[in-house]
Amino acid sequence: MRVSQWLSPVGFLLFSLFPAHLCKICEVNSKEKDKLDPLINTMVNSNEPYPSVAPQILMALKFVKQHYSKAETTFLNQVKLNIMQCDGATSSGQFALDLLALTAACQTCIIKDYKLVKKLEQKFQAEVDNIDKYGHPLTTYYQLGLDVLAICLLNGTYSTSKIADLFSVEPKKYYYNNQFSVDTGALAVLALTCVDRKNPDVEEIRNNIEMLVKMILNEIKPDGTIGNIYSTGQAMQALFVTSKYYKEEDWNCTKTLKTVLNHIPQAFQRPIAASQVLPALQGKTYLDLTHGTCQSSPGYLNNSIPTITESTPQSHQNISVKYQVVDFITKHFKKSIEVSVPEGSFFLNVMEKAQEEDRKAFGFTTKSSEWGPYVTSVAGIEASSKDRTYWQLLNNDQPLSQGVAEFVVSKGDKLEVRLSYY
Ligand code: B12
Ligand SMILES: *[C@@H]1O[C@H](CO)[C@@H](O)[C@H](O)[C@H]1NC(C)=O
Ligand SMILES: *[C@@H]1O[C@H](CO)[C@@H](O)[C@H](O)[C@H]1NC(C)=O
Ligand SMILES: *[C@@H]1O[C@H](CO)[C@@H](O)[C@H](O)[C@H]1NC(C)=O
Repeated sequence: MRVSQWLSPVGFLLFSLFPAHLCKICEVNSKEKDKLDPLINTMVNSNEPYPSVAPQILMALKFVKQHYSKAETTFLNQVKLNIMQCDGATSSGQFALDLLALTAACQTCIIKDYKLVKKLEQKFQAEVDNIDKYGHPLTTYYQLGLDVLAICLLNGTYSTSKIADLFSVEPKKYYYNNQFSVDTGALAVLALTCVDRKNPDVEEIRNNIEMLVKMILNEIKPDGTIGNIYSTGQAMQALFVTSKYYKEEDWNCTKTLKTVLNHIPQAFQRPIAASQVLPALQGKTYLDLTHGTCQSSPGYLNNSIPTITESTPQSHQNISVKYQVVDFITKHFKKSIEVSVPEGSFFLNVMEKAQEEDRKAFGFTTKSSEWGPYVTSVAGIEASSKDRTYWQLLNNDQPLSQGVAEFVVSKGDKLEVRLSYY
């Protein structure tokens, strides 16, 4: 553990008052540093065309000591392309990520010359207008977190009282189907903390941070995971910058770190997953993106690339699982089936098997994304971001923390796809 080198004058004042735990940070020690290599390799060797991956990889690489010039150039070009192709259809969060990546890559001139912060402010305003009109943003509160984080770090204009209102703790903002979204809460904490550091006396901002930190601490599992393994990195970032809001014994950072390291590489084989977890493992947060030097030197990469074992069942012994499709919104459709698949099969394989048996009831479509295939329709029923519906994945009535191409099924599972609101 160490205390962050970065302290604002206010931070310094608080630091003198509470020397025990301001910016409590734990990070991999030098002996364990090579445990991060698989993550770095996954990112650097990624050639995924998805627009939201490139900026997040650039942000994560900012904190890696070695430089990977070739990869960094490739991802930077992708980010520039994102920005050039940016139009009304580009989501605010995507645009915010692109700006954060430019910042990480020391391209602040581009941001100034093209007045990109103004443009982000407009996209953010459109989200806020949508909330005023319809009660929900155009996208999600996760993206609003990215927006405010970027606007704040890049010295854009905003009203602190409006930001405080925007991120006030209400279920509809932070919950999906009664489950607290740790990722969403963590992004809000980072955004609010940035605002708090620049405008130190706004009580409502601090109250929000305090409540969100409590909710995040509430999601710490016995093994140290916060939420699930994919939200843990972002939750760690949130807890690093808010240690004055909780007690030392409320969070064993070392335990969390250890558990995350134990999940490398299996859980983080996708570049997007690797990029989201890496900053925290090095004791860094997105608030550090504007710090540090802006010079690069060539780097080398000596490790082999881990491969994703996607949709390739390993064994030939069959297991039987239940699978059902439920339209939870109209309640007019419910269909179940029991199928037999090879041991080690993925959720997706079960859906395919069911589809073979009854195309009308179990036919489905997916759209590929940085997180793998996203289920878009089942039984001819299309989920729609306009109506804010999605096909939720469950097993034994519990929502899954992985997509259909990653969740491995076990004997006797009761799988379900459920059309729900978000
Ligand atoms: C908001 C959100 C959602 C929203 C998306 C709504 C929307 N149209 O914007 C909803 C509620 C629909 C959703 C659904 C699911 N999600 Co989600 N989601 C998020 C969250 C919090 C933010 C995503 C975002 O806005 N990114 C920023 C924008 C700029 O990037 P983007 O590329 O445009 O984002 C798109 C994708 O992320 C996609 N998406 C969102 N979730 C998922 C999940 C999968 C498996 C896929 C393939 C795509 C996908 O929707 C976004 C908008 O188009 C992330 C958290 C995170 N750490 O990233 C989790 C996250 C990506 N989701 C996750 C999961 C598990 C799911 C579900 C499988 C949950 C479930 N049990 O059903 C389902 C997907 C089911 C399916 N149909 O295939 C996991 C993925 C982990 C993994 N290894 O795959 C994450 C990391 C959260 C977590 N910690 O568990 N999600
Ligand atoms: C934002 O303002 C601060 C304080 O005035 C300054 O130190 C910092 O360099 C600015 N950052 C950017 C990205 O303009
Ligand atoms: C924190 O967790 C580590 C690793 O699991 C354990 O060794 C240590 O004793 C814990 N510390 C406290 C204060 O509980
Ligand atoms: C990687 O390879 C380069 C060039 O072959 C070498 O100079 C460097 O020391 C190696 N790095 C590590 C960490 O082994």
